[in-house]
Amino acid sequence: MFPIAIFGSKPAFSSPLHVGRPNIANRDRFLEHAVQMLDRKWLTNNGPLVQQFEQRIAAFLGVKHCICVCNATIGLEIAIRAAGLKGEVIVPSYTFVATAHALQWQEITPVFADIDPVTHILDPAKIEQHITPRTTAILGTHVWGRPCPVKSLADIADRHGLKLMFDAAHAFGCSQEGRMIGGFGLAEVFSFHATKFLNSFEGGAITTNNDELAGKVRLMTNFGFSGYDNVIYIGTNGKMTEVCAAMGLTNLEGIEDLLAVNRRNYEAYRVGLTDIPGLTLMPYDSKENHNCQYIVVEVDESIADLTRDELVKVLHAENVLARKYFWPGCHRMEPYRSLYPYAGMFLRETERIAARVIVLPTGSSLSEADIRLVCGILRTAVEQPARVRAVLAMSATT
Ligand code: T4K
Repeated sequence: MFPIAIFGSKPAFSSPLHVGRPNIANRDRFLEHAVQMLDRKWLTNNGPLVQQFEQRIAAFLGVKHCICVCNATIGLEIAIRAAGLKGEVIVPSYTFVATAHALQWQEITPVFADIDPVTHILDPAKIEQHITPRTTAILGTHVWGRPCPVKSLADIADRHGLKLMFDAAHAFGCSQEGRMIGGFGLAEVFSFHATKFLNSFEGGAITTNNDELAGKVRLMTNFGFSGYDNVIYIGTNGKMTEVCAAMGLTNLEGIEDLLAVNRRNYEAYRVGLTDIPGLTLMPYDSKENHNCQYIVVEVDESIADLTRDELVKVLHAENVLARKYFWPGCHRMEPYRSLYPYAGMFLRETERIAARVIVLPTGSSLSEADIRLVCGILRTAVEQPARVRAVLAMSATT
């Protein structure tokens, strides 16, 4: 924690504002589900709550199959293995490190391709230069819940005989051209981690319209068991527990309320950040469904006269625990940094965007007044860059 407040003797917020504070739609409903679960004494292994959660997700997304898992990282690993990916897979570096790890964990080489600086998403124009005879797939991430350019990626995948899958960890409740994310590519993987729009404590889901893949994924999630005592496939333990499904169901039942809060917060940020020089709030397409779970601000240092890192220090000093997702990019994290020391040469936009982005708190634990104050802190900082630098320099020496 940064030691002193910038604009007063005490931080603007007496307790920290977090990015990713969990959304809990309805405590009583969760407890109801949990009590029934305890009475049933069925706690995991494809219980009734997991089955119900899977059916509701599939219906909500308009996709044939949904298999819930214990988290999205394991979900990605299972989906990647079930789809038979090997060799090299093209991925963005501008994503959470789990996307790359899910490949490397299985000794598949993640080959990092650059992003479109406007959308922060894998740029189709930057993919083909990375395709080699060892490439088997493209794994895109719907960063911030903004959909990948699915048609362009599918076109490239088809032309080169590659598979196409998506890390949809951020994208529950988001759509592209009116179609919900969940049914694109061979499979998509959602995260229901505590910090996500729809949370099940920990959890995730693999969704697909492919019957064969769905069958394999289901087997792999449960050690490869097909009925009692009959293992027909290599598998792992990727199962979602009943208590996680109880939380997931509760939040799915209350999804409209969660959406309304996130939209309200986004609008409050949009108003509050208007005309702060050098700060741009990432827009969401109003014609599509969007969960607005990430409040993403880009800092143009040449206009704001403060760096992204200086602004993050200011926010932390005021107890606003803004994050620098996804800095410094997967390619600058181990083992990728050592394995591919020159990857950055092909990732100019990734490096530029990773150095500019601030993610601000949102969700049901923030009020509109909190948001006005967060925006006020940023505005005041940008109005007084010299003072901010002086205070930061002073606090660095104390
Ligand atoms: N693909 C992508 C694109 C992803 O973004 C992620 C996860 C994955 C795959 C893998 O999904 P999972 O396997 O996790 O299902 C957090 C989350 O742990 C991670 O799930 C998420 N992406 C990532 C973007 O953010 P950290 O390392 O930043 O977490 P942490 O502990 O710093 O928490 C974030 C903030 O949330 C903190 O300020 C504290 C607050 N928080 C957190 C938890 C867990 C709470 O207030 N309450 C809580 O219960 O990774």
